[in-house]
Parts: sequence; structure tokens; C-alpha cells
Amino acid sequence: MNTFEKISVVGLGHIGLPTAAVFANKGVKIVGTDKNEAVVDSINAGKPHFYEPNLDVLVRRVVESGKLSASTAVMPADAFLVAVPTPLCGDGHADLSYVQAAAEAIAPVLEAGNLVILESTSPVGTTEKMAQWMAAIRPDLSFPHQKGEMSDVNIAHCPERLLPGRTIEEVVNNARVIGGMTRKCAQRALSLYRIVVQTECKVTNARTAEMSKLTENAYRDVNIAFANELSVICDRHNINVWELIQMANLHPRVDILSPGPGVGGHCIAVDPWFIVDGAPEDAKIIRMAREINDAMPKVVCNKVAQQAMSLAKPVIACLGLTYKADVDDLRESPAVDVVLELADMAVGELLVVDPLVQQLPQSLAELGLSLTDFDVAVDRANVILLLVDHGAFKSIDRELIKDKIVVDTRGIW
Ligand code: SAJ
Repeated sequence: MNTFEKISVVGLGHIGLPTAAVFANKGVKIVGTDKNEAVVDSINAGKPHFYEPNLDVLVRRVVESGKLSASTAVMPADAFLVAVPTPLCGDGHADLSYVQAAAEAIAPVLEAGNLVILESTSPVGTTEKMAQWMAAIRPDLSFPHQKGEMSDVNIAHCPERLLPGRTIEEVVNNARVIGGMTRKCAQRALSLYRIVVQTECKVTNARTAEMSKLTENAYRDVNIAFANELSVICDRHNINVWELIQMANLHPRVDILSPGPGVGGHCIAVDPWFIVDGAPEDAKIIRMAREINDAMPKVVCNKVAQQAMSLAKPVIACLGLTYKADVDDLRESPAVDVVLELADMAVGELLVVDPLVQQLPQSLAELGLSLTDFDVAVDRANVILLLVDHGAFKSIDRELIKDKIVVDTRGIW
């Protein structure tokens, strides 16, 4: 019952592919599925379709050994791992259409004794919905919401917590929260993760597991919002917020995070909304934190506009575009929002610099902007706006900027 000879991974993206490769490397036969044919072809040729340290070597190895193969159709297996996107709709709801599509693709090949695990970050109740979507297609099988511990199919939620850039090691070394729709579902999911996970696995119910992932990211969002609110208050009182935080953090029970131009990435800026959406009356701090963090790009732009007013012809070097330091990821980046807003406000000429970005996002390219070399931008600009604390910017020669207006949103100078 608890042996998994063949696992189907549905969704071969930033989470699904590294997870599939790590399981395959442990000798489990993995049949991966992705609706994108180009992704499937690339994986079957032994090549990941995105950059992640060490993933290329691992994928080549497991494809060559026959342990990993990909297809656009879901194949029968002992267990199914669903790692599809759960983006935010414009109205603040989670878009569960990818989870539903995955459930409906798995259902036809399900057999009694199978285990289905949802890894996608999901609003509370999604795992139950997934069970219902499968049950609607397979009335011949029983599911946990119908037969509890006696169900033919076991279903669990085990949220991914992988940090891009470190996914291969984190699949193995990150503690996991495993939430079963029943106790047996959780135990079976635990035995599956034990194949690869070398650290603690906490077993709970599906709803707690769903909420735990949302809680982790909302916790961080709220704490960053506190730091951002402090920075606005400090500006009003002409206090250096970085110095202030350093002082306050000397207290043994205070640990304030860093203010910045806002919160980006595909997780922290998104997941708290799933909590708000599920409990709009009660999620007061969580909603406000999102609003505070989302307002930060505008705060930065107003500050730049105010400082640039004294200049006849402001030329602003915007340093950094990615959502955080030392990644090449532009998703939900507040730095991009700042540049867009500055262009909209027509504060001055904009020069955009990011050594980690090869191509400007469409929204910026459409404005006629292009990437400028650091040296050229700093030489030409009379305003230096630091948006991302990339290592390359931390070590610049301060002489270069000493006669310019500097707005350092990350407190590195
Ligand atoms: N940020 C600040 N001030 C800080 C810390 C971060 O402004 O003091 C900003 C960053 O610049 C960035 C954003 O917040 O724009 C998020 O960065 P992050 O490093 O805090 O988190 P992510 O989005 O890269 O990854 C998070 C992680 N979750 C937590 O730390 C609770 C990661 O472990 C999760 O796997 C990931 O979300 C996810 O998949 O949910």
C-alpha cells in the first residue's frame, strides 16, 4: 500500500520539475505532465526549460537513466503530485482553474489505492474542492470527503516552500507540513515524502496545511509592512529609519525587518490575499499590510519627485529592477512599478540599470526605455535611485555618487 513505484507530477514548472527530478534521482519512476508541448519536448531531451542551479545536470541524468519522462497527457501512477500555478485574479480571488484542470486530467486514470497530493499554494478548502472535482468524474471510486478513512483514493496537501535558486537542496532539506484529508491520507503522503525529505515532516489535516503556507508568507508581509510604515513615519520626522531599526533591534526581543520600495515576487505579494479573501471581515492586519506594501512604490516616486524639483533637468538612474537582491526574477517587482510610475509622473529622464536582467519587461520597453550600463547611467544622472540591493551595487565607489541626489530605498549606502 505504501510503496510508490511510479509517481505522476502534474505541472513541470519551477516547483514540479525540480521535485520530479529529485524523486527520479532516488530511483522512483516519474511520469511528468505539462500542457506546454515545448516544455515536454525540452525535458524529454534532458534539458530544463528554465535556469535553476544544478537542475540541468540532474534532469539530464534522470532522463538518460529512463527514470523521468514527460508527456502532455496524465499517465496512470501510484501517486500524483499537483504543482500547478494558483495565481491571483484581479478581484482578489485565487484562480483555481489550473488545479481544477489538473484534477480533471488525473481523474480518468485514477485507480483504487492511489494517492493525490496538492503542492500548489492554495486557499483554505482547495484540497477538498480538488477531491470533489475528481469525484464528479469518477463516481465508481470513493474519495475522503465521502468515505473518510475507507476511501479508495487518498488525498493530501503538502505546500511547497522552495526558494528559487535553492530548490534542489530544499526539496531534500526543508521541513514539510503534510495535511491529509484523513489520517490515513496524511500517513501515506508522509511515506511518499520520506523517499526524499531528510528532515522533519509534520503531519496535520489539509486545512491546517493550506493555512500554514499562507501564514508563513503573510507573517513576513506584515513584518515588512511594519518596517515600511516606520520608514514613512521617520521621513516625516527627519529620522534615519535604518539607524532607528538598528537601535531598536538591539533589544533582545525586537527584530524589525528592512523597509524597501515594496514587496515583490510571486509568493509574499500574493498569498496573503488568499487569507483576506477567505475571511474579509477578520483579516484586518493582513489586508492592511498588503495595502501598505503595495503603496510603497508611490511613496518612493513622490520622494524622488520632491527631491528632483530643485534640478533644471533631472536625469534619474534607477538601479535594480528585480523583485529582490541577486535574483533575475522580475515577477511582481516593486522596482518595475517605481520606474513605470516615475515615467507616468514625468519626473525626468530615466536610465534603467540591472546587471542581472537581460531584457526589459514589455511594460518598460513600450515606454521607449532601454537598459543602460551602470557606469554610463551613474555618470549621466543627477539623481541616483537605488531600488534593489544587488551585491554589485553594494560595493560601488561612493566617490561616483557623492555630488548627486541619492534616494537609497534599501539602506545599503
Ligand atoms: N523584503 C523587504 N524587506 C525585508 C525582506 C524582504 O522589503 O526585510 C522584500 C524583498 O525585497 C522582496 C519581497 O520582500 O521584494 C519578498 O522577498 P523574500 O525573500 O522575503 O521572499 P520570497 O518571495 O523570495 O520567498 C518567500 C519565502 N517565504 C518566507 O520567507 C516566509 C520562501 O521561503 C517561500 O518558499 C516563497 O516565498 C514561496 O514560495 O511562497
